[in-house]
Parts: sequence; C-alpha cells; structure tokens
Amino acid sequence: MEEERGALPPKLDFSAWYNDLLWQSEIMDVRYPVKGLYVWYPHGFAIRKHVYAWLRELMDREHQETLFPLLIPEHEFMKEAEHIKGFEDEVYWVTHGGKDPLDVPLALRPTSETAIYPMYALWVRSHADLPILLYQVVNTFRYETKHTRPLIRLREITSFKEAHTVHATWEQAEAQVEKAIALYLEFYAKLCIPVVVSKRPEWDKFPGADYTMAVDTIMPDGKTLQIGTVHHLGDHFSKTFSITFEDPEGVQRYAYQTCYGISERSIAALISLHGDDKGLVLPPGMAPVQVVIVPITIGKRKDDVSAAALLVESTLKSAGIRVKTDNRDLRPGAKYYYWEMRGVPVRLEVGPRDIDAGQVTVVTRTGERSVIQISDLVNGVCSVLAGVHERLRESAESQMRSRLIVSVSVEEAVNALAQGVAVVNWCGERMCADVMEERLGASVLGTGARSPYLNETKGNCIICGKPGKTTLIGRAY
Ligand code: 5CA
Ligand code: ZN
Repeated sequence: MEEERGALPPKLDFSAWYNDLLWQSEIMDVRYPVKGLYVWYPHGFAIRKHVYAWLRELMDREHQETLFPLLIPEHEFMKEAEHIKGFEDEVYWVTHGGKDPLDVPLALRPTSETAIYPMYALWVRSHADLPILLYQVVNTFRYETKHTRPLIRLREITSFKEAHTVHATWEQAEAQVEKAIALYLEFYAKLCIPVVVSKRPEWDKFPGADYTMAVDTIMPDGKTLQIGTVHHLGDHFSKTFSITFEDPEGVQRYAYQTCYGISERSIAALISLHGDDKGLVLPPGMAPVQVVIVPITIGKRKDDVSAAALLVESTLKSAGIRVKTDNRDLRPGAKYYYWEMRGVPVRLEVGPRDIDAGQVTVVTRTGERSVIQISDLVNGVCSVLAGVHERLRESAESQMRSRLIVSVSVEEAVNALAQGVAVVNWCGERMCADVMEERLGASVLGTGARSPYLNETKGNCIICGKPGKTTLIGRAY
C-alpha cells in the first residue's frame, strides 16, 4: 500500500512470481514479525470471503456449523496414542495465566478432534442421535518445521474448515468419506481447480485414522499441493473418548467417525493456477470485483461519459453483478494495469465513441476484446463472465493433463517428474516404495488415483514386476 510496486517476475520463475504476486495484488503481507504467520490484506480477505461462502454453502446442505474452543486441556490432548505421536512436535502450549503457571497446560488446537470428541461423548446417546455432521471454520496452530510459506505451510492456519462426523457403522462412515470427497470435487470445480484423488500410503495417513484420502492439485512448478484430506477414523477415537450409543436392540456400541479438512491452501491453488505474468486472474464466482468500469473521460464529453458509466454501473448492480467504477484521477493505462494485477475478470471501457454507438468496449482478463450493446448489457456481460470461467477451467485442465504423466519404468518416471507427477503402478510393498522414492527423489503420494484427467493404468509394479495399483509419485509442497 505504501511502497512502490513494479512488474512481476515471469510466472515461469514460479516461486519468485508467487511471493511477489501476494504482495502486488494485495493478498498477504508477509512482514508480520512471527515466522509462519501472515496478514490478510483486505483484497485477499475479500477473495477468502467468496471462497469460504461457497464452501459454507456446500457444507450447509447436510452439515451444521459449530464453534469449539481454541484451548485443549493436556489430559484430553494426550488420550489418543497415535494422534499424540503425530502431533506432539507441532503443538504450541499455553503454560501460564499471567505470571501463574497453569494447573493444566493448554494446547492451542493443531486440529480439533481432542476438543470436540469429549463433547461428542456427552452428546451421543442413542442410534437416533446419529449421524452427527458438524463443521467449524477456525484458526489452528502447528509448529511446522518444514519451510513455511504464505497460504501453503503456516504456523497459524487462519482458515481451517474441519468437519467431524459420527456414525453407527464402519460402512456408514466409509460412505461419508465418499460424500466428503464428492463435496470437495464440487468445491474445486467452481474454483476451476482440477484435482486428483488418491489414498495416502499407510505411513502417511492422518495420526489416528484407519485410512486417509487426499485431494491434490499440481502447481505451475510441477510440485503437488494437498488441498484437502478426508479421514476414516474407524473407532480409534470413539474408544479413547468413550463415544458410545445404544443400538436398536439396546446394546451399547462404539461409534465410527470421520473428519475432513480444507485450509487456505485452496486460495494458494486458486491464485497459482490461474494467475499470469500480469498478475492475478480470478474466476468470476470468486472475484470481489467481477466487472470494473473505466470511463475514458479525456476531452470535452466528460459529463456524457460519466453519466453513461453511472447508468452501466447501476444496471449491472441491479442484476447482482459485483461492479466498480474507477473514477480516480489516473491515466486509463494505469487503471488497466491496477485492475489486471488484482485479477478482475472483465473491464468495461466507456468512451465518447462507445456512447455514440450505444455500446461499451469489453476486455476480459483472459485477453478477449469485444463490444456489448447497452440495450443487451446484462446478458452480454453475464455471457462474457461465463466465458472467462470456461477459459480458466479449460486452461487449468489442459495443464493438469499435461502434468499427470503415465510412466511404465523408472526411467520414464524420472522424465515425468521433470514436468509433474509420474503415474506408475506399484505393488503396495513398502520396500518397493522406498526404492522408488530413493531412485526418483520424489514421494509416493497415493494409490488408486482417481481423476477425470487420468485413465486407470493396468500394469505391474515398476520395481518388482508384481501386479500393482495406479500410484502417484510426485514432489509435494
Ligand atoms: N483433523 C483432520 C481433518 S480436518 C486434519 O487435521 N487433517 S489434515 O492435517 O490433513 O489437515 C487438513 C488440510 O489442511 C490438509 O489437507 C492441508 O490441505 C491443510 N493443511 C495442513 N497443514 C497446513 C499448514 N501448516 N498450512 C496450511 N494448510 C495446512
Ligand atoms: Zn513392487
């Protein structure tokens, strides 16, 4: 806001481009003096508002929103053995109130199982109480030791949407896992973010889960980003937290649970996949400003142009389009640059020649130029917005296709990894995974990979030659 901003590095230099974009398009300010904590600029926060409104809309179809405390007493946090092992190195502890040491140290939630499940133990009584489908959107804290990055690897995750469900049977919980995956696919479709779903290997599942399903996308540098996970918790937590219910025959049974989460990594993917050398490019559904009007008020017709711009603005506003007129005392070129950097999907130019012709000039952020008759303004603008959405979707999908590369040998996988993700067959044995990871310098992301951008591969493990499943190998953020 206060310092001069210049041109972005080219997107090919992805890491430099990403960092500069966050700053120049006013998404995050990274100068907050605590490592791994960043500040949302109002523009970034407005994008977040739209993304999370869509997420809430989807969740609210079947779940209810709730809010649990941030602090978790040590004795609850320490109940589930695998969960502790997975998180103990990442927990921040509150140990003092003022100068007094607390009787019970309090954990800042790294995720909320151990805050929510003691309450579920009180709430769940009978099979008639099930299923329970709740979620919250909160901040969580993780003392991450890997390289921290804004929106991607945070120590304070500010936008953690976590859902926690309770069911009567293992199969019902499994069905909920599939529903959650479908919900995440719908969420990402509207963000024009193509994804691939897979099952994480045993050693990479959520601490305390039976199994973990992950939703990944591929970033412009070919590295994968996990942008959602869905965990089948079996009865591990219900046994430690005594979440039981009376079945129809009057027998007390342990419940089965799932949990699933999404963070502001969704916004990291949104800006990374669609942005270009000029800055941010936002799908219209997520853009705080969908249409910017730039009046060309050079010369004598200033009043006519202002009146026409005002009419265009109010017409679009009444149609529910998020529109803004840029009346600042700047050259049009400076305004174009400003709104392009911020990713506004459509710009309308209203000049003397446009008024005379009864039209506005339309320029999309994806580079198309046309005119719309004022008499057909709302229809015209809506179809241009829809066109921008389609182009972003197509371009992101074709990049995804080109980065998911089927490989039938270690040599092919090496080449694939230079561009993206190697899709191989793997037998499921840890030994073969270790050999692959060692030789490829990449990780086994998941098996049973599902994606519209990928055909299931039939073949044998590229290491041992035994029958294997479709497996993703990649370099992950
Ligand atoms: N309790 C479960 C489900 S909510 C849980 O915590 N799962 S998780 O650990 O896999 O986190 C859910 C999602 O949050 C991940 O898939 C990832 O997309 C995101 N996430 C995890 N850690 C971070 C982090 N340090 N910064 C940003 N996003 C993160
Ligand atoms: Zn093998």
